[in-house]
Amino acid sequence: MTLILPALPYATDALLPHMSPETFEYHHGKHHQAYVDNGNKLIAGSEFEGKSLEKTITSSFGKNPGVFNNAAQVYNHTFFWNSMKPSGGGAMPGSVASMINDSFGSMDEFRTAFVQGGITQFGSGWVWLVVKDGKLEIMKTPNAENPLVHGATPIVTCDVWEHAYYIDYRNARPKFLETFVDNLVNWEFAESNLLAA
Ligand code: MN3
Repeated sequence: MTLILPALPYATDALLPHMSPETFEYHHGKHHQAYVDNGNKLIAGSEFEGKSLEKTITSSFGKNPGVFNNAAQVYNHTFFWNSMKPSGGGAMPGSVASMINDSFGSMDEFRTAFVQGGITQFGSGWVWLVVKDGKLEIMKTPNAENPLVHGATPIVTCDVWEHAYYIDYRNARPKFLETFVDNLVNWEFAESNLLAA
């Protein structure tokens, strides 16, 4: 398949004051775009040319690092943009709330686990809320890795590469993760992924 850079699901100033237009200019306009461009160069004429993005990710993992890293980062960033919305966080659909309570005990315990997962991902990577074996759990992944290669279904994600937060938060990764849960996360997106899982 040909990788594409999707338009953001909101304007670049829609997440102010939590995420700035400058962050989107670099993170979506340059980083995400580079994964698209580099991935397309590597996929052209290869065995991956006719495959879906998901199939390209799972079949290149551990075999073709160039294709895997770029294809997975295209998927991960698109998933990340959709994991946020203006005036996010806060109240969640009942189906999500009950599954969070069943799996973590309470919303507070989920928040602590998600933030800790992001903080303790040493170096670059991602923290995810996933469904695995019918239960919600926190998964952290290094670099471009994602839940698709670990038998899990992603529900929401936060990018913890430094380029995701350095303009707006400098080195304060914990503050960025707390803001993601409190003010940015799109629980309706989470619900649609849960229903499809
Ligand atoms: Mn990123």
